[in-house]
Amino acid sequence: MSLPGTVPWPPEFASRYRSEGYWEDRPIGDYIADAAAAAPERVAVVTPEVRMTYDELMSRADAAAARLHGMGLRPGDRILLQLPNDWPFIVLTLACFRSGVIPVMALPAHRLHELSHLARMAEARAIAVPDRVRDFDHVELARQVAAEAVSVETILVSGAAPDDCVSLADLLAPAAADHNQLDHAPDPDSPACFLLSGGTTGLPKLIVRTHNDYAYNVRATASATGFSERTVYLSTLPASHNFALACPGILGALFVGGTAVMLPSPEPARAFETIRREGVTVASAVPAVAQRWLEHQRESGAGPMPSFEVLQVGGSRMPDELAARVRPELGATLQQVFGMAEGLINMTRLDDPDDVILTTQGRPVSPADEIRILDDQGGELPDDAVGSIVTRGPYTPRGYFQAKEQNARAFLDGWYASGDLVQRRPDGNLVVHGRDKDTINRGGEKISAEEVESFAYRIDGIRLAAVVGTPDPILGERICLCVVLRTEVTVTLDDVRASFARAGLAPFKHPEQLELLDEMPLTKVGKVDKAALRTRFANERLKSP
Ligand code: J2J
Repeated sequence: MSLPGTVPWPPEFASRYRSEGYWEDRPIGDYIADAAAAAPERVAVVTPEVRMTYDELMSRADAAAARLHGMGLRPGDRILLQLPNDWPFIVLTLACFRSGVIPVMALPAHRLHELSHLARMAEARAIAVPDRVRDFDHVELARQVAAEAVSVETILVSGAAPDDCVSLADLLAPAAADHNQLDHAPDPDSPACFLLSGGTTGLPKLIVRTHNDYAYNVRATASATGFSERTVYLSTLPASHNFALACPGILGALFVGGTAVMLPSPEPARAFETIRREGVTVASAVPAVAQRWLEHQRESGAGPMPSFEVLQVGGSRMPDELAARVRPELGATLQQVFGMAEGLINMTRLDDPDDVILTTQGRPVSPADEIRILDDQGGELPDDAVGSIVTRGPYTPRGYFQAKEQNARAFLDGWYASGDLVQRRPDGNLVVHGRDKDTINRGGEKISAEEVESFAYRIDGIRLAAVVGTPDPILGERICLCVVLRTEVTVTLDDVRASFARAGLAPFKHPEQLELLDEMPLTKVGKVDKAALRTRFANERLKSP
């Protein structure tokens, strides 16, 4: 069975991945059910308020899977999931995996613009949100999404659920005595979840991950990170990110019978207190968070965290100076991760020499991952040359969901072109040198320049707009909006940010730097010269806020 709009692997690849044991033809939920059967009383999930055993996790997830079915949600139907790092995220995701309903992994920071786009694109039948996060009313947001996306029939709410919504507390409750078990399991070749692409085009695309490929993604990364039943993994990045979810992340911990600990934010004091209290062995972070943690450790002088063995860092390039501080200051082995929600994951290995761990972004986790480094003409480059990376393999899908046009650009004869400029050393390790895609990597969060530009053009008075990333000491890059104004108008950064907020764009995409130009620099072929803009504004001080 294949869902319309998805691109399967060609049969010869599929049968090879099967016969070589990468695809085990088991739904993702089965791996976790096995871990639960082996040690039902072991703690599977820890949040600030909850400790949940494997037994309880499976009981809740299976009961929820049956209730989803009872609500009319069938295998292949989609739920847009916007839940913070807390146990309902895990239980609902697992319930979806058990029932074949597909969770679409939105971010807590997404707003009306992103969510309604995702709901429409995925034709989601339901949306799951928290009631409030700080002052923000997610139920109201979900109602607006439902009004804009006709497919959305049901709003599931974690926390206080109003009458027009379904309570997740009820949906995810443990099985009652008369509980019905689902009598079907999802097809392992069917989609397990949709992840979001960082996207170079105006709007994010949906990445279809099947049970077979995603389960292998989890197993391969869990093996490269040395996960075992004594692993206690801490997730402070949003759990809907591929890194925190499955590389090896929360699913990795649950596949091997370990414990997944979740915090809603990477705030260092709380993260460190949690690492000590729960005996966390592995945590993952983007470089900006790793830097905050290192600063905190220096400033607080809080002393060692004996359980802490591995800090995984990825999402954007970690500066070598920062990498060198991890072991001496945090006492943990650094694992660099160069990954993508589209598939390919590279990792340094825990026993690699320092030279590899501190200065490279590692190598593929699977022997079946294929990589080529190409020049501008598409010719293959030798080792050590820097070029564009393309890849294919058993957990790198062959196309986005319902996206023929983008697929033609991003997938070259089945090879995914990530837009990263990479050097492969003779020892096989990769070094990321930059990218040739028009995105901004803001603290690991990918932002399409085109999308931000399209919102700038909605502002009265802006005649031309170009968005570039400029260096930021913490985030790596920040969003710099360069504009040419119509004569006799002024526009301030505050005006821009207020306009973006009104338009319902997620706050992390709002420009942080505004540059007013008399004219837009152009390249010889008449395109905006973004390289010139980047250089020119790289050293501008952060204006406001
Ligand atoms: C430089 N750039 C990097 C790195 C990702 C693990 C880790 C990260 C992601 C992720 C992920 C980088 N150095 N170490 O899904 O499972 C940039 C590249 C890449 C893009 C993918 C995972 N690690 N990047 O970041 O889908 O540009 O996945 O193509 O969000 O992040 O972004 P995303």
